[in-house]
Amino acid sequence: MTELKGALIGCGFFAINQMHAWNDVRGAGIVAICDRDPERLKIVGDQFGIDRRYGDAEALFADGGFDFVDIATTVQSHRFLVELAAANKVPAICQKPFAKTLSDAKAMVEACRNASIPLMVHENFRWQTPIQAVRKALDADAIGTPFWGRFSFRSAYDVFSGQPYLGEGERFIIEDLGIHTLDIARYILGDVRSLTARTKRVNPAIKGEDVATILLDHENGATSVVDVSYATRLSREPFPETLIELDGSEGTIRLTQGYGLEITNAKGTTTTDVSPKLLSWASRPWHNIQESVYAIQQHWVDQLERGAEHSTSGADNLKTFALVEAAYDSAARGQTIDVGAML
Ligand code: NAD
Ligand code: 89V
Repeated sequence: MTELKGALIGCGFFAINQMHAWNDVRGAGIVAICDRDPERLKIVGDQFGIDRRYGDAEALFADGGFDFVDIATTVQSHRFLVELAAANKVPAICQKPFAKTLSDAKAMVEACRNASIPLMVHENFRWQTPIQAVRKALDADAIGTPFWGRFSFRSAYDVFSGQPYLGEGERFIIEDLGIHTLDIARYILGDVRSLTARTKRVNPAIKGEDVATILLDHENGATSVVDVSYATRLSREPFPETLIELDGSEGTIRLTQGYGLEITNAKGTTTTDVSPKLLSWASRPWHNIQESVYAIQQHWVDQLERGAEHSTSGADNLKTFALVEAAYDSAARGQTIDVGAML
């Protein structure tokens, strides 16, 4: 099989995971990197042995010589870089949050559609081993038709030391973390008709909200709660686990702290360990996220080979991104938001 050549733009905190994962992915490798910060460019270039280094994305595209681009910058540059990829007809992966606004996100999807290039959002949480295990249990009809769910991420982990920008924006937990949890809710219980949200800021040292509680009405009639917090001190810190509760017509599923999957139905209760693998370059507690980075990047290559749509394509991610915007809108206005009308 021919190895696809990739270029990575944005050599910051999280890109290290993406670079490690590209080394492991079958069928692709990174041949060029770009960062406007020369120090980051040197650190990542030296660590991963990449000689083609650029301080400017336009110069990178002008030189070409790669089959796809992996955009790992923060959100401010996503629209510009995705549209640059589209202008150069280069398939693109873009980190979450996909865009600053839903209208930007729609324009980015449209630009890639017009250029006939695949676009995938690096929305990796649905690729975590425990989340995949819940999906598989539902697909195997373990609990019949789910009618209620809870998707919960509550923690006091210091995310600000690795990602200081998270404390500086007007928006924090829904845009950064809740976006993953909302995507999991969609992946497990389907698309959302309407949404009601409440937010709070507990940590006085940051600008945005660090607690959100969101009620979702799914199109299939199920109801779920997405609750996220970075202000929750617990006896055992669960970061970065998403805990899930699902009630169905024939039973229940509980994804519990410590990666236990408990399924109860007419046959009784089974408990399975669905822990993520600790990849050679990974470290606890991040290994759950790190394994999902590898999984989504392998999915990128596999679907390109098949010529098939990606699970978290740009078009798919519009439906997750709309939930983020709807949540902020609902919290600001104290009203339920019609999500379908936004798309
Ligand atoms: P970071 O600030 O550490 O790194 C971003 C890098 O991009 C910086 O080195 C910066 O110089 C560079 N950059 C920015 N604009 C550029 C441009 N126009 N051209 C070239 N280089 C540019 O940020 P980070 O913490 O690595 O986060 C990056 C993205 O990854 C964010 O969108 C964040 O939300 C996301 N993220 C995702 C996950 C996940 O699990 N999916 C986890 C953490 C962060
Ligand atoms: O996945 C993320 O986007 C990260 C973290 C899990 C730390 O919130 O910012």
